[in-house]
Amino acid sequence: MTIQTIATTPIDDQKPGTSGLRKKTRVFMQPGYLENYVQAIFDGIGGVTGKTLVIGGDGRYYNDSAIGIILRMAAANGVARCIVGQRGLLSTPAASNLIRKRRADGGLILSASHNPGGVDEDFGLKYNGPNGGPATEAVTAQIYARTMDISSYRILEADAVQIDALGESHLGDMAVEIVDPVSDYAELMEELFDFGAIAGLFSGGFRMCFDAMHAVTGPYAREILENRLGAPSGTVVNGTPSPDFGGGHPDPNPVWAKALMDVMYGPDAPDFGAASDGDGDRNMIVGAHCYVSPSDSLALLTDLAHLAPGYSGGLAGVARSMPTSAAADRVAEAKGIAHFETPTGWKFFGNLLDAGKVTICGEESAGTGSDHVREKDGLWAVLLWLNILAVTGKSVAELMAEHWGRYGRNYYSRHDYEAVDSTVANALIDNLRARLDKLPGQSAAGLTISGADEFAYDDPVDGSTSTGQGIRIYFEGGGRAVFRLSGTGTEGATLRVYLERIESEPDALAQDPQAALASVIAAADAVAEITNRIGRTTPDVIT
Ligand code: VG1
Ligand code: CO
Repeated sequence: MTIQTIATTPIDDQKPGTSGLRKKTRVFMQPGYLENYVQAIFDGIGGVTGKTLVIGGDGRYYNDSAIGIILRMAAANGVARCIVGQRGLLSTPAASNLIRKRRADGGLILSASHNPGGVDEDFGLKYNGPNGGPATEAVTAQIYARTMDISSYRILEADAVQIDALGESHLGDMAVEIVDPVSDYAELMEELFDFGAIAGLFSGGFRMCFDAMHAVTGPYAREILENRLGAPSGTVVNGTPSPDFGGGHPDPNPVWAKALMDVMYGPDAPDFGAASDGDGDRNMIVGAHCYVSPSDSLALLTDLAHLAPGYSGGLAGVARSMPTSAAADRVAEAKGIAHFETPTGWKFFGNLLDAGKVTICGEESAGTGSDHVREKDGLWAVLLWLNILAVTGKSVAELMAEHWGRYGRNYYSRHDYEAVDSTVANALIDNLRARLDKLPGQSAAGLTISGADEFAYDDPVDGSTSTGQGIRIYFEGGGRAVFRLSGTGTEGATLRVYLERIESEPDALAQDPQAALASVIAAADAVAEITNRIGRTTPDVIT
């Protein structure tokens, strides 16, 4: 077997500051394209000689071919051992767990998360570091720098190594270890949660519907919910990973998981519903006739996590991304624990978790997780909810009503405008930024603006600063609108508008969020000139 060194040239495709690369699958399939980025990662992290890497993906189209290329490149670059999920599958949280458990030097996760899959859809690749979490901003910057001055990549000329059967083989001098993608993760869940109590729920007739959305969590959910916890077979639906996720978007929100929402709001609704995304790191929680917004879910879990054995000692603190509602902050304040506000993206939680400053983290985009791994973890959130339901004996709707009664309610919604012309989207943000100083005191659709700024984050652990993390507009009366552009889309720009209003009047706690937010929605449109600039009157996705 010979090692080939193949000339290549810089490709300016990775957005600086974002973890990993997401592109159309056909872009990744161009000769040498994936190879170019993999070599940039290997070089950007300071070489991989003698290292151990964990490799797996969400099973989307091109997953196994890409793993074949990555393995031949890892061997050519001197990697000592690759630990690969059987058939190329590993959910993002399971990969994070394996990196930590096996003390690997890092991992490569093949996923474009919630983006659709297929030859004409999206593919992605991200690097996670030795703590099991997304590459830090500093490492991401090194990888980006390498994409701009790369001149060659190394690959072993060899037949594809089989990844379908468990066991160990060799590729050149490198060991290739194929592991069960589920068992280590399921073991970790058994350590954190009271499986006996949850099994008791199911044996008592509690009914659940888990929609795996044809993505990677199917095998995990079947093993944990149906095999280990005794939920009836059929509790997990769409549980076989498919290369195009059954033609849908594996994005667990009321829009893309509408089939589950219909079941949960139907006449014979089960007690509990949940869904997760392409790579298994996000979750949607819905009770019978009761959707729980991710921001509220984070607040409730912060309040009641101590009911599960893994968190019985209480929480060190909680962190949320800036656009996430402040509901969790109020729980933290009431409990006297620390709370932190970080930029969007899980990588910012890593330092806080590593330093022991927080135990639980979450984002409005349906990512929730804890210090058990260094990624958000969809099934973890589902199991923590189940543990709380089992211990309290209450329904989701009862728990939420009690929560809002105690802490008040942060009405919350995100409006996404997708595939917007990038020039138009950037101009909208630039225009807001240029007016920030003048906005306070002005009126927008009847609301008075009380403050405006652009979020920047000083990491309390490593001292680094991240700027340009979203424009915030505050309104008198407790409303807030946040504007930022997505870093994960693959077509044009996606404008995300995050809307929030706090309510503590008991009579007003059970409104529809869109109605409760109407004044903030109108003010956000007026201040940012969304309709005028984008030429659309309604968002593409409302969550
Ligand atoms: C989105 C979400 C963000 C999340 C990120 C990655 O980013 O808003 O909260 O961390 O996806 O999640 P953006 O830049 O498009 O808003 V995942 O499940 O795609 O790994
Ligand atoms: Co994801």
